[in-house]
Amino acid sequence: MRILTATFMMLMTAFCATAQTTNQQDSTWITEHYTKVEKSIPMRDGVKLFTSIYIPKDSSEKHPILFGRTPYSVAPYGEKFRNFWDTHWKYYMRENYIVVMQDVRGRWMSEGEFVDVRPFIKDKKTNNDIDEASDTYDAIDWMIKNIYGNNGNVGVMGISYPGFYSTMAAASGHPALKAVSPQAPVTDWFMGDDFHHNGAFALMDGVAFYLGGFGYPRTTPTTKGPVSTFKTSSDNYDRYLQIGSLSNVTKLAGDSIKFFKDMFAHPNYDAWWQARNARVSMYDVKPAMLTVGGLFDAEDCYGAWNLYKAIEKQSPNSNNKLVIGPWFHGQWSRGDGSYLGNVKFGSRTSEWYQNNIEIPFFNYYLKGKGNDPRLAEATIFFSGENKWKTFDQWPPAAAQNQEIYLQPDGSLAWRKPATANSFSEYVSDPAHPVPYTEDVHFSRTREYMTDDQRFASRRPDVVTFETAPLTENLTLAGPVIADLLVSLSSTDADFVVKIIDVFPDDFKYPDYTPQPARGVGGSYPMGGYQMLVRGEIMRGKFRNSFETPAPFKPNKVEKVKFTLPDVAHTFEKGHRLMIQIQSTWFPIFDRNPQQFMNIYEAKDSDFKKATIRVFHDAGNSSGVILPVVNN
Ligand code: PG9
Repeated sequence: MRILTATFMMLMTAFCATAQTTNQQDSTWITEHYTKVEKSIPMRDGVKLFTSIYIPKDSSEKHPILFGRTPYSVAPYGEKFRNFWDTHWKYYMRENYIVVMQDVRGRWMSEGEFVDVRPFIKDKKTNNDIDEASDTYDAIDWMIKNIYGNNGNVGVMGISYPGFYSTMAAASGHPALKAVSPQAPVTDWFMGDDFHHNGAFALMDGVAFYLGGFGYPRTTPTTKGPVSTFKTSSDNYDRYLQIGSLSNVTKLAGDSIKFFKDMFAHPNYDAWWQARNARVSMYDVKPAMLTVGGLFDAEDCYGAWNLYKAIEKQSPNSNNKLVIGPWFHGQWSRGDGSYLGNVKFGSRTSEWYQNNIEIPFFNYYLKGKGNDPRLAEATIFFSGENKWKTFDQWPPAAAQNQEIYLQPDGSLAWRKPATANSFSEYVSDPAHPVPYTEDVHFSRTREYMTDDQRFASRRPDVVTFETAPLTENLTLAGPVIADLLVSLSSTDADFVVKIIDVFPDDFKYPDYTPQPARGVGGSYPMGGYQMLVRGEIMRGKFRNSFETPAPFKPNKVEKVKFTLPDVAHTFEKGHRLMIQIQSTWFPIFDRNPQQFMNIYEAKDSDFKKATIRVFHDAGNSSGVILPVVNN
């Protein structure tokens, strides 16, 4: 093993050295071939937005503009170049695109007041009716008229929060805006992105993000970010358990975090939240759209799938394409995309996407060069079989919803159970919530989205059902719907449903090599691996309506039905399909006090144990509705 370690370390050193050389070559080339200009561009209401403009020295032809808007700073300010060479923006600079980055209104060096996920104003009446769409329109208008050597075509691209600004750009209506790629776009922070999933608060991400710095007020344009006093690097499970209820989080934040106060003042999906749903802007979309997301994106998986679907529904005549790969948040823009955690995907999916999808997309619509990439409506990577597939619609027409039912013996079957009065019961204890991952760690991992769930199967407050080894492949393509019949001993609870691929006991990756450390599919025991394919939480009180929560009647059987983000996965022959159900998923989500109340006002003393029953009998047949595609 010592020899192996030495060889491995030598290989890693060589790999890192090569990567560094490539980066150095790219950064040298970019800085030699580009000029950087900084401008404060006036918006229609007079507010000026700080904008960094990178112009190619090549004057052999006019060049398109690729534009990004961010709340995370366009730094570095001054003559130093942004590190484009670390991401896929470098490919556009190699093709002499004009690259423009802008601090959005109220952030960093831009003037004005920042508003989180600023609501879109559909009927703007005066120059003071501004939103992120109008700011984009005004910025594009200024660029086309003032940046030397542009060819009059503009594209916008952005990941995550910059993805939200890309969506708003698409709603700007500027005629020069020809192509937009919202990637892992922040779309709806109450329904499924970042801060809430089905009304449950994403505790760890929400607190770490806003108290980690983003939420502090900025009084005047500055190049200096806020100094956070919130300590995130600790055993996260224990740290957030110690913090306790959300009312304690508010005390931690004090009055400094405006968005926390706003969020906590709107515990239900009211008009305030509905105005912050980016999808409301997606009518009569004109630019070519390329929405990109990751199957295993822990932040905005919801946003990618559901922005694409909203454009399809609301702008039926738009040129709207979807690409979903086996990626964590933003992995398509860096790294090779060949694995996540212990799970391998068999090819360098990020590079394939960049070379075959994104770069041809922008080149065609902005440079008027190259062949029409003739992208499929949907280009989707199926984990499990590890294959890219294309579709002329998503979800595919071939996907048929089939309900698989929980059985009294812990199995799953495509028929309802015949038994009378059968249920599984567990005690959900907020003082000992189900962890979202087995590891002790400092900050939320990315790998939990495909992690082994055997640690959860062993807990008494997680109920598990699984099929026998499959006799043929089972391919799922589209949203999954949890369809539970439950009763509680209390008046509220959350429900987490996890779809899991159980690998055969003798499973090994073909190129299995024992690795000195816990490597990709290396030293980790992959035999019997319980791969999380999709997990989602539902805050029970919203089961009938997200606008109007309702208490459960203790011990009365009630339906809890909710949609999990789309999946694209093949359970291969010999694997098993497993479903796990639990009522806490900590600390990625806050604990439910398990009493019907405004959870943001809950005190530590309000958190109570609850006995949960999940019914699986002839009269009350819980199941999961799966989008099955016959292979
Ligand atoms: N999705 C990320 C995020 C946005 C806003 C708040 C918290 C997280 C992001 O990467 O932008």
